[in-house]
Amino acid sequence: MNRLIIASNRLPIKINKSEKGMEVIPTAGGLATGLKSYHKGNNSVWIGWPGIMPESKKEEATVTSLLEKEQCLPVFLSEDLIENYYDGYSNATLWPLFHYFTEFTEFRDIYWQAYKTVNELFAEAIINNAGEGDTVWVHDYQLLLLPNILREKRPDLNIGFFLHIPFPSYEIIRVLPWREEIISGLLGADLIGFHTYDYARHFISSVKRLLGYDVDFNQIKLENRQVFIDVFPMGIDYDKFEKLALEVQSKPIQERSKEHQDIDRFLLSMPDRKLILSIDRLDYTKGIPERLKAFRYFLQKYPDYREKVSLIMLTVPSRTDVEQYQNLKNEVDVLVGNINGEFGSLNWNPVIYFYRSLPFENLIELYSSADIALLTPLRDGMNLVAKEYIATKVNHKGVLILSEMAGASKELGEALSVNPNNIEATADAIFKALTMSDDASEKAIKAMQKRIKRYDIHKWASEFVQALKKTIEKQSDFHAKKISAKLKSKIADEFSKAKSKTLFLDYDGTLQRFFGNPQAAVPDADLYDLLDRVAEAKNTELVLISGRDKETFDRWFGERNYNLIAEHGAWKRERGTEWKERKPSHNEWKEIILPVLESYVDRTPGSLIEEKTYSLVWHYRKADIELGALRALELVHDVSNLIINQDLEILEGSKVIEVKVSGINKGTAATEFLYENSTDFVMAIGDDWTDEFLFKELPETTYTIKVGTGNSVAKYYVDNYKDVRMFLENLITTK
Ligand code: GDG
Repeated sequence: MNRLIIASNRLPIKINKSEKGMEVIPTAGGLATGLKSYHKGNNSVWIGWPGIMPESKKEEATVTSLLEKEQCLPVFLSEDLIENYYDGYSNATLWPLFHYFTEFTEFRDIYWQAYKTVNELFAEAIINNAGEGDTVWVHDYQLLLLPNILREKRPDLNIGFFLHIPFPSYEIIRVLPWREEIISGLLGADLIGFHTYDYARHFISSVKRLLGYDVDFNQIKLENRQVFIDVFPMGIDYDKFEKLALEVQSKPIQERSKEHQDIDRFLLSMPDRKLILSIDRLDYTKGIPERLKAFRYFLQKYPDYREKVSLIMLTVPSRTDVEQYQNLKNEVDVLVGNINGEFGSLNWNPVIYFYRSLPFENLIELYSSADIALLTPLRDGMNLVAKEYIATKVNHKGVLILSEMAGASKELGEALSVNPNNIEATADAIFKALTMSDDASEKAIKAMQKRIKRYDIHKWASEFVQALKKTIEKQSDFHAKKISAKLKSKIADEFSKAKSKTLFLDYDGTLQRFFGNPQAAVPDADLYDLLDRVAEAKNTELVLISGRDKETFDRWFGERNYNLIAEHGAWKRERGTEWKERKPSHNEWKEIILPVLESYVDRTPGSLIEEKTYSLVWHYRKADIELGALRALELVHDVSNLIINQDLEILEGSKVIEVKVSGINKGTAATEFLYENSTDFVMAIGDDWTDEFLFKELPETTYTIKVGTGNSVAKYYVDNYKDVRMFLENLITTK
């Protein structure tokens, strides 16, 4: 792997402007820590917004050169872009929607335009700095379009993407006016990582439903490549938290910070005093009012704990100029006031409320002093605070109450799990945490510590980078059989020299794209023109060979000078002659199978039956993608039982199941054609399972070409029907 380029909205460093000039301040965020070894060691570069709007070109140059020393590159954004891309599309559209707050989601074209512009600006900065084959790792919801912009402009790059927030269910994502663009934007990546399996599952489901791509386990099959989806639950810098907690605890009381001494005094002022801690940004996703209501209910239901337990709530101001955040702040202020007013006393405040951020050292002190952490987000991608709390419990004393809506709850199974909307259950969980035996809490903490120590931030970053590397190796295996330019000209050369030649071409998916309604796939003028010229090429037999019924083929190509094989080889029409049935048909079986297929149509909206001379076909391309796939499995099972000892077989094509008389397939029909028309150059092109008969049965010297990716016995493959058309054009024009 070559150089690593990291792209995220913000850089891991801040530029502070003061009277003394500009200075660089590193931020100690998890991402920066995790990627440190890649960033510093591998001559990598980090691209992002430096959080400052330079007032002049000179200032811009100063910022750029300061950042360069830290291997960072700025993408400067105007005030207008920040307003519409960052505050707008990122935080007023994607953030609420991806956290299931549809009522707060704003759909504004001006936001979308700015979002596209900024993603383009990031792409430009990356492209200007990326060497051939470099690796780009894109982070988070502000840059969802970036992978595909890069893919289109620089297909040589290896692209990974990680989403730090939840990916919501299809039912949520479908409300977004730009949903297809967003999903396609992400699919530019080779590997897309999520915190949890649920988010990955939701993403895959949206890809299937919105874009119709096939998915094989965690691989999304695009026309010409695959995108891998995987789960990488982000960890923390465990050793750092553990070390600092040990230091904090071993400090003599008089050397402790003022805040720490205050906490000590509070805890020691009365026997049995307990401290419950919560830390989060003041955001509507964090469930802060719900937490306060649960705490109030706890004090009502368990009055013995009054005067004994306080909730210390560190709430970091966030997006303060946005109305929803101001409303939330007011709601929290009122709730805190109410609880303290109702239950407080001269020497006891039930809720100790900080509306500010605290230095990192204080954070560690809070973590290590708190008996319980109460984290109740309504939705949260991961929630690193939960892991940080566990890591600081060096004496193994403490209980974590964690919302089941936080990604972290998947890994922290020993925590007391709550649905934050269930106020009573949350209050009961507080009681349970307070009354838990030391043994039980110690066991739970140790188990969680073991897990998050092993899969820490360094492991997370290296696992992702390794997985990306493997993905790229798999992509190249996948391209092994791709037809090369050199081979194309060799084939064209042989074609022009051969004395007699036969081309077997499938129709749907090979010469024409798929349509929801199969009858809409009428040949276009360009296709007729191309096929006419192929058919007229010297000593050339053009054979269109398809599963289509002969009536459709006759309507489309009856007037043309082509050889036609319809219904998977049941019917043939050599040019200039009439249609012939290759095997006398017997139809009694249809009376048994048809009602079965009809019952599937009834239970699978969007599916339909097509009747052909030798077969019955159940099409489910227009059905719900998952229901269709499920019903297809059931149908194959049901029909297999019915056709035992009958001269019938089942073919599974692309979104079709065909029950047909056996021995009739494209392979036998094509071989028969060759037997009657001896040829020294044979080529067969097809896209689905039914074409595999063709590839298998034609002579070894045949150029067999599959359209699209996937398993095949064909020797080569091309990406799509457009490539087939270009390839044929090249074949007949090469002299
Ligand atoms: C996104 C996703 C996902 C908090 N208050 C103070 C302070 N903090 C630190 C904590 C913790 C971090 O901020 C907050 O953790 P989150 O998990 O909420 O991370 P975000 O980056 O905000 O959010 C989230 C995460 O990405 C990672 O993928 O978990 O779901 O929304 O590290 O310690 N630090 C200091 N003072 C404070 O007052 N110094």
